[in-house]
Amino acid sequence: MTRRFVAALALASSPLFVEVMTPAASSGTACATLAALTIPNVTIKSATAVSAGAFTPPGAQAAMTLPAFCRIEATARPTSDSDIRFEVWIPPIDTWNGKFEGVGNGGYQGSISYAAMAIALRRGYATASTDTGHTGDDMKFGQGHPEKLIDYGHRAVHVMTDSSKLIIRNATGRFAERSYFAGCSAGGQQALSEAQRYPEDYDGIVAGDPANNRIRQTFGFLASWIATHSPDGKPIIPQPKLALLTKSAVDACDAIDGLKDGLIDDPRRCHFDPAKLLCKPSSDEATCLTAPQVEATKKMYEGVKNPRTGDLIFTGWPRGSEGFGEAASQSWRQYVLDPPEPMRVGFFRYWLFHDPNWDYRSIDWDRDLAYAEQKLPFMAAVDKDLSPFKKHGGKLLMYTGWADPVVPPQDTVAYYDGVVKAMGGLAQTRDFYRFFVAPGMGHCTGGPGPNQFDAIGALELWVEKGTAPDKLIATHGTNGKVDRSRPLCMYPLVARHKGTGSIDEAANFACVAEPAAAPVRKSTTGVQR
Ligand SMILES: [Ca+2]
Repeated sequence: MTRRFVAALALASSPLFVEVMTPAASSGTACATLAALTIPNVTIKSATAVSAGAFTPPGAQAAMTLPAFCRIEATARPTSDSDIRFEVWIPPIDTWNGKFEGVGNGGYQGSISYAAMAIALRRGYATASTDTGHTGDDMKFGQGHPEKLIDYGHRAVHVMTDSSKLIIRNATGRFAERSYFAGCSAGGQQALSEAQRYPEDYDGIVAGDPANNRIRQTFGFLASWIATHSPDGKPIIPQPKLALLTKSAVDACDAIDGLKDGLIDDPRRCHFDPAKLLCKPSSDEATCLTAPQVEATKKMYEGVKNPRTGDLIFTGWPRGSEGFGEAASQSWRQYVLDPPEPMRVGFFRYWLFHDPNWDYRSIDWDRDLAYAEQKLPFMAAVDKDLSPFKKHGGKLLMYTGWADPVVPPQDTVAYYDGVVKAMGGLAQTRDFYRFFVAPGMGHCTGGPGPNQFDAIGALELWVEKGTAPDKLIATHGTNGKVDRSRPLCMYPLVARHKGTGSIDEAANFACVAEPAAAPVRKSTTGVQR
């Protein structure tokens, strides 16, 4: 018997506990009985009633404050090589909202997403998360383990989903009325993968800044690293120059949308040329770029092309994403400039070429890409035909930041445009799949633009009440205080100021179609509308 279970039983004698935790899995005893549950290929390791209060997840430094729940730790082995750990947290029956929310992961991080589970649990959801079948961020886990790669690619989330639904059924006496999935970054890939591969799993899915074009994105990281590092492996663009680039790009492009608000509304319309910052001969001042820095920046914007066909392999990163904040994650540093080797080089070494010494400068952009897409198709989630998910009645809400320095938003836009084409038009797509782009938002959150919004709340209204979201109201905060709100409009609509009232109030904006050839109004002073 664990210490927590003892604590739960001790608490059970208090009137307050009885009031909060009554039937089914809410009682310590009923929760514990779930340990005897037998689901094929699933081993329940523990089932523990956790009382309300402080809970410190495994490996965490700090405790989180949670309502009471039944915590199930389990492992799924759909193949003999699989080792998919997952947890299911179930609220007491009388505080359960009757719904299930699966939550996604970040990067290649093989760990359970406790923070995301906590958010779902506090909203009354039964929730689940998986470590995707391996531990940690090191990509060596896939070497010689092809089934573990498939688990990471898409199977772990599906198996977690199936098993969790059954565990919840056994714990509460009924299946969840609705099932949702929410994830950002790798979690956004998992979200799109679920809609594409397992259309029956969820009724509603939130896909944020999705890293769904994973194979090509890995080629993009490789190309960007090579373009921005000298032959001895030193980064060409120092941190202060990243901030200079973002400031210069914003100065050049802020007014294109007619509103000087410190934000590039749509970086696709911004053609700021870093050569404008070229230093005078033989100087390297803080306010200018050397010729190699200019060249490296241009390549970051341009992306990587197939040298044989000229086709784009992977888009570049948007103007405005260079360095908008102090943190490495708010700039090109974390995924491109700071790593001593190309980010995710293990993808090539351990998964593709099975050569730990593979030299990344030997890449063949044509044949190696073709080989990767043929060998590891399960690593990407790029199927544009979402008919099965639509037929299931599923609703998909996708968002991204126009200043994302990790997953370039142009690639996310290209995927959505591709789905629109495959589904027969914008109207046929908006029926079940809507996309919201946040100007000035970074990767999943943060940035100079409004970046806090309730995606799952909007999705619930859509799935449960049939109220489809035309916009999401987002806020921006400084030191915990909201200083601006804006609508994030349903793509391809854009937010435009109505002409009166504060530019920091969402109510003063309307979502409108951008004229195809919108006049570019340049201003040097004040607010332009
Ligand atoms: Ca602007």
